[in-house]
Amino acid sequence: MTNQHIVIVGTGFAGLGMAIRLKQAGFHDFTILEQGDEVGGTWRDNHYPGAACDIESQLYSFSFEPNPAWTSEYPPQQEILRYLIHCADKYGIRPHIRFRCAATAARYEDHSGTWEVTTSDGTSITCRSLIAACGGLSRPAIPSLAGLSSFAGKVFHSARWDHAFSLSGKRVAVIGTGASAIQIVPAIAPQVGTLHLYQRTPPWIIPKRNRRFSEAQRSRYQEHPLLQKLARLLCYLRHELAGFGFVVEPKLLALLSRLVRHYIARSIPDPALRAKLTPSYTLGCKRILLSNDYYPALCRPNVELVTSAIAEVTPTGIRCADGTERALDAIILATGFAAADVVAPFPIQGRAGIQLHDAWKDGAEAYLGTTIAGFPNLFLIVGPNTGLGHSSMVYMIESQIAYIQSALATMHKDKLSTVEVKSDIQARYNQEIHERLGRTVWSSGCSSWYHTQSGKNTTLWPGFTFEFRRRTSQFRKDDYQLTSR
Ligand code: N01
Repeated sequence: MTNQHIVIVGTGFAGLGMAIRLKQAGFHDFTILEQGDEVGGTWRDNHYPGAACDIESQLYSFSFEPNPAWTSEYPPQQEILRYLIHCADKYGIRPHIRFRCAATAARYEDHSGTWEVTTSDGTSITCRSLIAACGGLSRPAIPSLAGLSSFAGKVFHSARWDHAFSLSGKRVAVIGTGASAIQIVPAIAPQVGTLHLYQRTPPWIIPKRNRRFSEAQRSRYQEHPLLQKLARLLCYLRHELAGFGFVVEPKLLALLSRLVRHYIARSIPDPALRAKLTPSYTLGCKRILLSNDYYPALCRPNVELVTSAIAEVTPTGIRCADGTERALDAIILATGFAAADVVAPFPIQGRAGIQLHDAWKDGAEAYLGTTIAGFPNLFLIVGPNTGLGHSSMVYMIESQIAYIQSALATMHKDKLSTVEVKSDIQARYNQEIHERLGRTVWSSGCSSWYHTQSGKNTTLWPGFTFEFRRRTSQFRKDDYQLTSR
């Protein structure tokens, strides 16, 4: 057993960013647990054909590590993964990482005020502070479709793509029409024999202006880093402006939807197909998707959009509620992630034996998405209600990292052994954000992964990102119960 001061779980943007900032602040006594064999989190796991970012690279990167080498505004997955690997190497994070070692449980020890983290390699680590940076999109949601396990062909989730299985000439079903599916469908449509896309709800899709960065532009960013900073700032402001429609005046999004209807009309000549692809809920209620090649792919002769509900999966295919059965060789589940219960993907037991899944039985909640009453010295990154509909999660992650760093520095300076958010502070904060969420476009009546089954929005931040940054800029001791060393 080792006695490390801090344990971080995960090496995506959140875990790596945290580790880099800790090192820069002079904290070197930390271990990172990573279940995979490389860093990168969701950008390591989601390598399906067509995987790319739908937020511009300028903003979808660490503020302290601009990348003049991005090849385009919306970089492909491999480039983002390369960037994260570069960050891990440049800042000397690898020696801290235990690869192929998942956190399997964490228990707070009341008598010592420490966390005992057990791992998949059979060891345990004692630490003073535990930082769960596991991400909201790390656990694939497998739909409970009748007969799925009886299917004799190939089945895999979009986040577990099996590149060894050739789709060439095959009869393939894609289930789901979210952000992953709209990237997968155009990428595989030219290669498969037939593609049947099972849609439950059509997404709102707007065109993607994916400019490539020329050699000259990349050199300019390299030589004049300020230019890239300016590009990032402009990109940030553009997104915050869009945030106005999400969190202040959803009617603006209704106006935008008229323009998008024209785009659909221009893209889909067939009126029957167009009707199936036109959403009936307010634009923005589910995540707005960006694509130039999704609608053209749906117009291909080998692609069929199926809107009848799936009744059951049979050993040879899928049968729909209208009685039609389609014979298939492969089923791709582009059905998203278990995100609304943002719990760390392992059991966490806090003070006095309280289990996190019990504390969160009515839906996950935390203070500033980061700390939880009853769980001293536990910090979450991308915790409850930190997600965004309008901008880059990396910005939110950096806000949380700064907050945790401020907490750890306060603990160090004031010789504190534990900090635990006061339950009334947490309750007041959550009352406020849920009142505000009720006025946003996400409460305009659609179902999405933003909500729990009972309808609580546990994933999204109800404001502008600069407000979250301001509120997380400093750890306020008054909000916490403190114990001294
Ligand atoms: O998942 P989703 P995703 N039967 O939950 C359908 C990020 N991301 O992996 O809408 C039939 O959005 C479901 O239907 P419905 C991004 O934050 C980012 O695509 O619930 N269908 C929906 O169509 C994104 O929001 C990038 O009616 C079923 C789909 O499956 C998040 O990941 C790229 C079903 C799931 O869509 C998740 O996106 C990709 C069932 N039983 C992802 N169950 C970037 O570019 C579910 N569906 C950064």
